[in-house]
Amino acid sequence: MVELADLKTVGQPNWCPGCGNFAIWHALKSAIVELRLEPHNVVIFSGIGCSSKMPHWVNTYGFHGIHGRPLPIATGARLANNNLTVIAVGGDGDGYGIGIGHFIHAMRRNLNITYIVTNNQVYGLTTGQTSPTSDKGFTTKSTPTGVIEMPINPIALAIASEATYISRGFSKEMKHLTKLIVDGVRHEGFALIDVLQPCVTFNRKNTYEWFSERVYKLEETGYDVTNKQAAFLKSLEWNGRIPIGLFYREIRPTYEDELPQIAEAPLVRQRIEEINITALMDEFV
Ligand SMILES: Cc1ncc(C[n+]2csc(CCOP(=O)(O)OP(=O)(O)O)c2C)c(N)n1
Repeated sequence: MVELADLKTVGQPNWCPGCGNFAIWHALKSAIVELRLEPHNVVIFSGIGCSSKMPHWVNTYGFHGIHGRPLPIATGARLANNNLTVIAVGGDGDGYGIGIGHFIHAMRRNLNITYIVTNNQVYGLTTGQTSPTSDKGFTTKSTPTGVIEMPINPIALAIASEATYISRGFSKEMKHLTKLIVDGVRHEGFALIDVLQPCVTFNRKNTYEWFSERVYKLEETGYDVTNKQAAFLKSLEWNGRIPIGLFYREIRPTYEDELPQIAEAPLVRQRIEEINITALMDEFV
């Protein structure tokens, strides 16, 4: 059975001391252990950013892709081998900026992928520019007089995009986050885990303290996770109090369930060399 020590890699994370990514890293590894997943059956995909270095430091299979593209690559892996546990990790700039089209389409397709977005509301790796989730008025080196636009609301966007597991964690709540990841991986379909991840270097507004004063757990309020309208209303709560936990869950066939090509066996197990396409070639080429 896999243990935490099995998931250790030769290198160690080089995130800033106190970075919220450390807790997400621990939560992800703890979830893999709790789920008893064999490392060779897990693939972690990422884009570009501080958080996107995650595959380097978890001893499963991993793929560090290009900025904003973890979901298309993860989609390819799921379709090629739907026996794999596919996890994608990236920042808010990666997923909600350059990758936002992929984010929306992956959700409406209900691919069986767990997507962890480390949402620090700033571009960390490129040293502190505004991101799509930066609060209005937030000052950064690219917006010295304050962000003018309204931020993207990932939870509301996920509800509107037909995602079937929509949750929010907080780096300071590691056990809670581990449970969200465990449940997200167990969920048959697309699971979003948006994580409030303080960037201790470039975001001095949305700090651990700022979140700690506001965050509360949905499950402690008798909240119904199957009510989509209630989930939408909850997704609008931000400045005064900030809900974390599971916002919405729905059981719907996955994209892979509905694909006849992989109903019997994953593509990688199919003997494609025995398929004769001569007739098609004659007709169309
Ligand atoms: C196509 C492309 N555009 C821009 C960049 C520059 N770039 C690298 S990381 C990054 C943003 C990272 O921010 P985020 O996704 O929020 O992740 P974080 O570093 O905060 O974890 C950008 C704009 C790039 N590498 N590739």
